[in-house]
Amino acid sequence: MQSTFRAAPRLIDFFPPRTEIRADVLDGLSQVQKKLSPKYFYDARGSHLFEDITRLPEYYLTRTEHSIMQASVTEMARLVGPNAAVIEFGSGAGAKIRLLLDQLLNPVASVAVEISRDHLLDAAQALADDYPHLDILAVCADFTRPFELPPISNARRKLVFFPGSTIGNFPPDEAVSLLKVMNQVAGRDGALLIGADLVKDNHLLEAAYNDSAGVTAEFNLNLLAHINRELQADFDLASFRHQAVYNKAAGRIEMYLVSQCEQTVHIGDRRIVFSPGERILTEYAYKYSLGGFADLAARAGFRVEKVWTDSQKHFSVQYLVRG
Ligand code: AVI
Repeated sequence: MQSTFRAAPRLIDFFPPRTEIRADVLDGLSQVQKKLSPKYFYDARGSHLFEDITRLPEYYLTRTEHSIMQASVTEMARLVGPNAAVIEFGSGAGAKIRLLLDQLLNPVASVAVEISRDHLLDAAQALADDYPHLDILAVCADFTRPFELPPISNARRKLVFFPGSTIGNFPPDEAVSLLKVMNQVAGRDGALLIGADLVKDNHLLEAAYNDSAGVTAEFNLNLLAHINRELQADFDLASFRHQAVYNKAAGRIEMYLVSQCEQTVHIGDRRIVFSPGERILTEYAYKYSLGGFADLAARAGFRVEKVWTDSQKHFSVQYLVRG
């Protein structure tokens, strides 16, 4: 008889409050520099477009991080040691967490922390199917705020995993706060394995966020479609244009949506007026030098123990311990 047993993840739900989207959007669009949070990129279509971005020839980040991990995962696993619990912040890195779990010596648990319950459960179930002997936990929480992990039995140490250079999407003070949450979750003997994109030639950076197939432009504009749907707004997507520029002094890519004409957008009973050329800031993507990232990590109580890069030093994967 065939067994119908299917390992299921343990769900720990902190019931993160839903962002008050309307208040948040109206507040952002009332600033002198109009802005919309990058978190609104990721509706179903936006998540799909981001997957497409990761496969673009110009978008070196995902590919390079993956190759660094493939080349050095054995060494990474050796540093972590046996009986670790891996805690992934966000649950989008299926392929990379598998690389790690496959190399670690006797890992005891894999924990995904993610605000979107559906996304979280899908990713955790897929891991439970592939690793039936691991304790798989799905923690529904806003990971930018402190939270308590349940005790994980038999874990010798906790490894927080945060790939993809998503840390770059947080301005430095917010990045430090997030690293502090990771430090607290990792605990006394814990460690953090994190992907950080590096400063490089402006042209390469700008090409990665202005791909020739126009996928990043679609991804950026989709944010307006998402807001139209959520808030019954009437942004005309054809009247905005994607722009991504590297601000060298600030060390970051800045993404904007540029109004192509004088126009008024309605969000319920509110009217938002745009002048021609006026920009909505939608995302920062900070790029770090190795020294700059070590300073950032130090502000959160971490010391960089080991850095792996590709041969061109385009991207880094870093192993941080409490310093
Ligand atoms: C998710 N994050 C690391 C991406 C980045 O490169 O900053 C988001 C992205 N925005 C445009 N392209 C990709």
